[in-house]
Amino acid sequence: MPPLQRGALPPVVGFIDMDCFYVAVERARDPRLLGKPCAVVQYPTGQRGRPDLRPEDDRWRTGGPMGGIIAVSYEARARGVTRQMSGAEAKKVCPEVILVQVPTAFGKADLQIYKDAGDAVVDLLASRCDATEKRSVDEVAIDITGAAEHLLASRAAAELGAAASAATHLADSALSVDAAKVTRSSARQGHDKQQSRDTSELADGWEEVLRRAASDPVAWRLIAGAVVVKELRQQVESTLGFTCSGGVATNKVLAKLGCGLHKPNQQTLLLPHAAPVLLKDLPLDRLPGLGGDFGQAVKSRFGVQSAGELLQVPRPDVLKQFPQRGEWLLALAAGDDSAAEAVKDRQLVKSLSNGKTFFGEKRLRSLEEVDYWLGELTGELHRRYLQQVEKHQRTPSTLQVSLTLDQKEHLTRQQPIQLGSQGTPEQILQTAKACARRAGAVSGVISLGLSLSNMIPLEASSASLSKFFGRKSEGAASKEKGEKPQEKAKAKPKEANLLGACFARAAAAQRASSDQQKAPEVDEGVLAELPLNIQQEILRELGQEPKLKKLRCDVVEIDA
Ligand code: DCP
Repeated sequence: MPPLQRGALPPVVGFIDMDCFYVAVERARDPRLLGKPCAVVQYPTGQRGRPDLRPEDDRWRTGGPMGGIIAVSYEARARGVTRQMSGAEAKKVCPEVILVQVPTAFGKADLQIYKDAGDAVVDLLASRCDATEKRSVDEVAIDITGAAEHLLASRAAAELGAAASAATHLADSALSVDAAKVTRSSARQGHDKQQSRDTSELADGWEEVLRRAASDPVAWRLIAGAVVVKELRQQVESTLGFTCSGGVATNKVLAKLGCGLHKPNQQTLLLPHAAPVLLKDLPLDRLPGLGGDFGQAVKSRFGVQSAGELLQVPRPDVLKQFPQRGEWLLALAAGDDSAAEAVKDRQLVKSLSNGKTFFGEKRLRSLEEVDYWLGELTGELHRRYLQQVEKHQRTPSTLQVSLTLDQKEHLTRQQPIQLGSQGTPEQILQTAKACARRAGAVSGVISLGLSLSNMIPLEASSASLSKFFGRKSEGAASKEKGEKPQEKAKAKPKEANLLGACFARAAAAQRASSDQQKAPEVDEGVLAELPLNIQQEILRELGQEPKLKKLRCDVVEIDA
C-alpha cells in the first residue's frame, strides 16, 4: 500500500440513497409486504372531514379514491408499475400489487413515520462518519475520510481489496457507463440497466484497479471508503431493516452520481480516472443544478446534450455566455472536486413549516375557511415544535403565515411568538389567526402556509425567565471578556439578543436597586421591541405591571 500523505489528499465521500424508501418503511411496519409487489399511494385531496388514518390503522387500499403513487417496490417496478400512475392504473398493469396509503393527520398526509425513519438512518451513519449531510428524506452525503484511514491503518491491503471488489461496481465499467447514459427521468423511474448486476464484470475491472492503486494513495483511500460504505449499508439493514445503495468518490456530486448507477442494494466506486469516462455521455440533466431551466439554457445555447459535449465547447465561449456560473459549470462537467462543496455536518433546521394548496374549486373564499385550515396546519406544526424542544432544546420565536391569492398575489405576515417549552396548539393558532387578519381581505386563497422560525435555545426563551434573571446576558459577559458584543450578536437571533439585552439591563438595575432599596428600572426602548407577552412577563418579574400601558403594542412586524 502506498504511504498516506494526510491533508494533501481529497476527502473520501460516500453517498447513501435508501431503496424505495416509503415502501421500505411500510415493510418494516408490516412484514406481509416483504417480497411482494407493492406501492405507497398519496392521500387523495379533497377528503376534508374524513377521519384520519393513523400509521397503525389498516391503510391497504383496494378501491375508492386514492392519490397518485409515490413509491414503488422493485418487485412492482419489474411488473411495470411506475411512480405517478394512479392506483387504478397500477392495478391494471399489475393486478396483484398491494397499495398502501400514507397515514393522515390533521386532514392531510402525515409523513412523520418516513421522516423518523430517515432520521434514524442519519443517526446511525453519524456514528462512524466525520460529517453526515441529509440531502433529502432518504439521501445522505457522508464524509468517511476518518473511517477509511482507520481501515487502511488497521487492515491488510489484500483484505480491503477483496472486500471492496466483492461488493462494489466500478463507475467506468461497461455496465456503469451504459447506466449513466439514461436521462434523469428514467434514472428516477429505476430503469433496467440500473438494476442489473454482473459479478464477473465486477471482478474483471477490479484486478486492474487494485494493480494501479498500489501506487496511488487517493485510490487506496477510496477503496477503503468502499469497504466503509459496504459495512455501513450492512449495519443500516441489520439494525433498521432497510436496504440502501451507495456511492464513493472524492466529492458528493460524483458520489451521488455513482450511487444512482446501480440500485437497489448495490454500491459503486467512482475513482478519479473514471470520472471523464463516466461523464462523457452523461446527460447534462443528471448533474445537480442542471435539471431545470438553467440546464435547458446551457443545452440550447451550445446545442449540447452531455457533459462531454459541453467540455468540447471552447472555454471562453462558455465563460462569455455564463459569466457568473461558467467556471462552475465547466468544473461540474469535468467532475472536478471544486464544483462540489464539502459535506456539511448535520444542521439543525432553521424553521418548521406546513402548508396546503387549494386549487380550482377548492380555493378558500372566507376568513372562516382560512381559520379552519390554519387549525389543521397547526396540529402537525405543534407536534414538530415539541420534537425540536425535546431533541434540540430549541424553540421558535417567529410565526409566519403566507397566503397565495387567485391573482397570484403572495402575502406574508409575521409575528413574534413565545412558546417556550410548553407552547400549546391554541397559542400557535391564535397568533396565526392574528397574522391572517393583518393580511387583510382574503378571498380566493390557493395556498396557505404556516411556519415557525428563528429558533432560539430554550434557555433564551422567556419560559425560562426566572433562570435568566440575575444571570449575565451574553452581551454583558462578552463585554467583560473584552469582546465586541455585536460580534457575538451577529450569530444570535434578534429576539434572543433583545431578550438578553433587556435582562442584562433589568438585572443590573435590580442589583443596583437592592443596594438602594429602589424599584429596578427597565430599558423601555429594548423592552418595547419584544412581544407583549414577553414584556408582560418581564414586568411582572420586576413588579412593574402598571408601566405596561406605556409600551408598544404586541404586534412587532419583522418584515411584512
Ligand atoms: N417521494 C414522494 N413524491 C415523489 C417522489 C418521492 O413522496 N414525487 C417520496 C417517496 C419515496 C421517497 O420520497 O420513497 C424517496 O424518493 P426517491 O426518489 O429516492 O425514490 P425511492 O426511494 O422510492 O426509490 P429508489 O429506490 O429509486 O431511490
